[in-house]
Amino acid sequence: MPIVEPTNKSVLEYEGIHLYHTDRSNCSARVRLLLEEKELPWVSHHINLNEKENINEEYFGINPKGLVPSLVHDGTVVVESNDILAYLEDKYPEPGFREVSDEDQQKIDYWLKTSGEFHLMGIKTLQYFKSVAKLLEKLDAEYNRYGELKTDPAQLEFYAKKWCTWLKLTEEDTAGATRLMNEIY
Ligand SMILES: N[C@@H](CCC(=O)N[C@@H](CS)C(=O)NCC(=O)O)C(=O)O
Repeated sequence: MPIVEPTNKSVLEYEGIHLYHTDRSNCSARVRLLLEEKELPWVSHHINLNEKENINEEYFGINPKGLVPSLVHDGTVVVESNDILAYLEDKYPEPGFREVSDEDQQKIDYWLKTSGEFHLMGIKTLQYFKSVAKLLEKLDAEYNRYGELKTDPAQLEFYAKKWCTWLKLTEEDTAGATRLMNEIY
């Protein structure tokens, strides 16, 4: 669902490129890199995940999964980092990052698709388990609020494990994530 009809109507007024992102997010970083490579001016809306600035109706009204990044371009909302890259490439083709051989294009497509697919069960599982789980730990009431706003079943399962005090990510989860990462690389 790359292009979203936002329920937060305030963003429809935005002009130019606005990026909702966070510093340590690899999905945000790939969009920031493309913006910089294309030398496009953009307005930063930094979302502090530790402060749970993504978990409120205002932000879910922009990104229905409550995740970063989200792009707003002249009032058009685009979510999912790979779709944002494709959108920017279409809108701002110069300098072009698709002017490569078919073989290279296939590699690019493979890595973009793979990075999207293993993000939740690979990178995110390891990252949350090893470093940020404590920082982002939520009270059950906060988790329930998140659950009300979140809709995607895979994400809900992930958040249930990450945040519910009675579940948590296990060594088994992280072993699975490590296996997945080893298979891919
Ligand atoms: N498939 C999404 C994944 C986005 C995602 O999971 N973003 C993370 C940061 S890397 C996030 O917003 N985490 C906040 C949370 O889980 O509440 C994309 O590529 O944009």
